[in-house]
Amino acid sequence: MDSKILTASSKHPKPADHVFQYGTAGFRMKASLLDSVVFRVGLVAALRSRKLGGQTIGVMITASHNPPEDNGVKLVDPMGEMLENSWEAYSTELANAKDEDVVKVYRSLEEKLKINPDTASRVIYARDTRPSGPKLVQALLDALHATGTEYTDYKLLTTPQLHYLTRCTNTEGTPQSYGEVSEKGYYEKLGKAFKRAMKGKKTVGSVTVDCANGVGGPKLAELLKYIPTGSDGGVDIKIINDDVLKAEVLNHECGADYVKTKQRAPPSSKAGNNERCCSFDGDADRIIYYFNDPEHGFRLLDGDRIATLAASFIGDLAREAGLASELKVGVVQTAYANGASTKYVEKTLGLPVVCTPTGVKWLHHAATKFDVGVYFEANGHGTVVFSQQALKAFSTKEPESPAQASALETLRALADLINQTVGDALSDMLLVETILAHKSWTPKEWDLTYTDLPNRLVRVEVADRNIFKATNAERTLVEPQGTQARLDQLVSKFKDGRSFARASGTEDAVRVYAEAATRSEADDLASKIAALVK
Ligand code: NG1
Ligand code: ZN
Repeated sequence: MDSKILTASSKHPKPADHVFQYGTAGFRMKASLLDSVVFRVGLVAALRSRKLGGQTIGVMITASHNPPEDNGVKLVDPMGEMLENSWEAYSTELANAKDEDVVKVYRSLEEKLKINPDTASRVIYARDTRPSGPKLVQALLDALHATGTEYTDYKLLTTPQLHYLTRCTNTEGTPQSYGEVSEKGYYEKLGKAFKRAMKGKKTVGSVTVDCANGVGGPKLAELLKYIPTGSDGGVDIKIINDDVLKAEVLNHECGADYVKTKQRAPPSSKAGNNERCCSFDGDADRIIYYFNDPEHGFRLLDGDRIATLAASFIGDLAREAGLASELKVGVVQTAYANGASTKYVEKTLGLPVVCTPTGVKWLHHAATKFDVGVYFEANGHGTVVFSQQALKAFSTKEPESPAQASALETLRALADLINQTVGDALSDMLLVETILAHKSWTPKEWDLTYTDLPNRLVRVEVADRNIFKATNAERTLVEPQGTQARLDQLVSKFKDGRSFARASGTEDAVRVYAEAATRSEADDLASKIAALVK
């Protein structure tokens, strides 16, 4: 195998003087720099699969909401979860090895991790619609061939579809089977669950879906063949920004990131006042909703809103089903969640909230500690996870009334509708549509559940972001010394003030978040903290 790896590696030389890092979203950069990285990630996938006794590992090639000329690669663990933390460092080590040391580092990892090279290794992979995808797939294939890894190429998929298929592959034929191992199986599972969850209801009006001109467009069109739409009740979906043939339009003036950061609808949207809209990102693992309110203008219904909506609906169902005392329902957020949403969950819904560092893997992990764990980042990454105990209760509890039976059936349907492996724009959208249909809500009623505190997020370029070290789920700076005390002092002067600063995990910058009672105070606080860390 050594000579095979060496020969293959020579076709994918590492760019000199480049330091790579497996970050919160895997490796991500200009696609032109990524060839050697993808090859080496293929080697890591083979090692990881062998380490886990030949379980299948997923490899996704995507750069999500980033511009078309970027690309990225990340690994998916057998149950569809993000790669285990310690393996991020092994991936980084192999990605940075000198060309002549690739085999040496590969073997040293094998030895250190006690991996039997004779164990089978298996990988499934897919990519988004970026033009650089096929060439990067070739680099991955070279690594899979060199390591004697079995593989399945799923071609174009959304990131959450690949997570789903990874879990299905590893649970096939077991009592924990997560679904049929095919793209069609994904649509069928979601379609059936949506029909059951909707119970013949229909959402008010239509929803305009902006697919960021990414892979979510064709996949949503396919999903629509499996769900009730228009005249059969269900949901009336209007797709916009679904052009995947012009590479340059991907994420351009559209998509979840554009809408969230610019706080406005994509210019291509023709939705009228009070009409529900949502935007996916380029690989369809993020979703945010919004609408135009004739009185108050653009209204964003972000990840915090989706989390509160889901927690309130599922919390009510658990009570109606007579399971409230048995099942622990909770919400997981990051420090970027609006303070008003946290207060709403704790005070109005009466549910616990846990705060974790940024990055879905932390939220996901914390959510699994609840029986029903709802987690979302404010930017629209998130899902709901159910414990084995919850799933068992949904299917075995004897209903004592028709209302209980109905609540239990809705809970079972939701457990199938929600992609529990990772945040999934398609599945999250159907979840929101289901809840709005049950409540007969327009986006206006949803928006009125609580009032966001005015807030500001600022990106601050600093000489060295690595000097900023935070603790307490990134809400408290321990270094540089004294900075937190000065920050606290500034915050104390603002009514309802809250602010924190942390080094970004994906960009060379420090992010400052601030909220306060009024717009001008939030802006003022953010700029004062930005000046403090600069
Ligand atoms: P960083 O750059 O570490 O703030 C950003 C987002 C995260 C998450 C990651 C990975 C904000 C404030 N941060 O992280 O929520 O989405 O990218 O994708 O939106
Ligand atoms: Zn994404």
